[in-house]
Amino acid sequence: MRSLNNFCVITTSILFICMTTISSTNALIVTLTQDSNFNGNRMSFEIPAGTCSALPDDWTNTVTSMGHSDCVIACFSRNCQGVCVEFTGQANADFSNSDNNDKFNSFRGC
Ligand SMILES: [Ca+2]
Repeated sequence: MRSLNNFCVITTSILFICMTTISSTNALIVTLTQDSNFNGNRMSFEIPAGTCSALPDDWTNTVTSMGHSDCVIACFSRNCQGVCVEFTGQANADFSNSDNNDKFNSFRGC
């Protein structure tokens, strides 16, 4: 979740210096690898709130390991529709011995 902080400082010369800072302390970061136990090709990306992130075409049906910095919903489709699985909190998952192996192709925040 992004937080927007606005603050203004009034200087002795009656100038207003206004600054806007954007902090993304709770950004959702997802790290994926194509092999078990976080081996093989790896990619890591940030998922902005309210958006669906699909894998590049050459990653379709290849994801075997996933790390996530916050709750993430992973879906079999490329548009975050249909069959999806929610992974709560911050954790690592290895799908090599599950029905979810090589299935997830899009991701969004919870
Ligand atoms: Ca794989």
